[in-house]
Amino acid sequence: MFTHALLRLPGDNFAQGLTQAGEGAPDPERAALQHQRYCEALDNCGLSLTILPADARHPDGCFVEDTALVTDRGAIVTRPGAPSRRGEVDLIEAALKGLFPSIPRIEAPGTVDAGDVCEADGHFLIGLSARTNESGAHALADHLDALGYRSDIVDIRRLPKLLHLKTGISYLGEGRLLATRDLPRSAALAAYEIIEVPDGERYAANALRVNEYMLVADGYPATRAAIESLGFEVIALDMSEFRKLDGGLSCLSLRWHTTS
Ligand code: CIR
Repeated sequence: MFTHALLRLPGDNFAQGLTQAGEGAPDPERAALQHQRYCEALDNCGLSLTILPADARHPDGCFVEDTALVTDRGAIVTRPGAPSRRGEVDLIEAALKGLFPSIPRIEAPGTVDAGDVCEADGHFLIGLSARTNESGAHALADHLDALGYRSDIVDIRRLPKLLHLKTGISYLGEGRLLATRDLPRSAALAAYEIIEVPDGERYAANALRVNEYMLVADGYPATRAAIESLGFEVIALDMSEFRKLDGGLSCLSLRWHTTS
């Protein structure tokens, strides 16, 4: 159950963000509109939103998910794998400081993009990727252990189509994972029921459960039908501009639960 979300607006510099999608440059104005719809969706799901202004120095700054891991028991600031994104963490740390008493950081030589971290009811799957290295993954596992959480590492380095673990996997709740077909069925996933995303709909594997709703990318009918058949109320959002920068639904917010 989430009560809060932290987001950052995409800026005029959005089209300079990192990409390997090869789908052309995104339109910053369209991205701003799609971001607005995303914020409205989270608001409709009952979350209280903190929306930070655009970061003029970091075109990828709206992908806040990568800069911190926020859990119900505490937050950890990451050290993103892409050097151009390292400076994003300072502003996010400042925004989280008043909310979480002490916030450890991933230190060099470790790197972690929290888009590589999938939480499944207190069990954290940590992807080893081109962005998250072994030193960072182990440091993160130690921080999670200190918070009383279990974690496992899932190696996706042989899957260049997956920028992050959560590019290919989403936790739906109640022991179910939505996943691309090529995601390694490692021992860490053995306890979960896997709902496969068809190869033609790979982008839809990044879906976002927010309380009783599922946010899904618009335009992926088979995945949407599979999620609806599980009984979720689906909110479909146009993600075309974020997709051009390899970003998905989860990337655009940090979400957590608080009783205060
Ligand atoms: C990047 O390459 O870092 C950004 N253009 C996209 C980050 C997407 N974040 C995510 O999947 N968590």
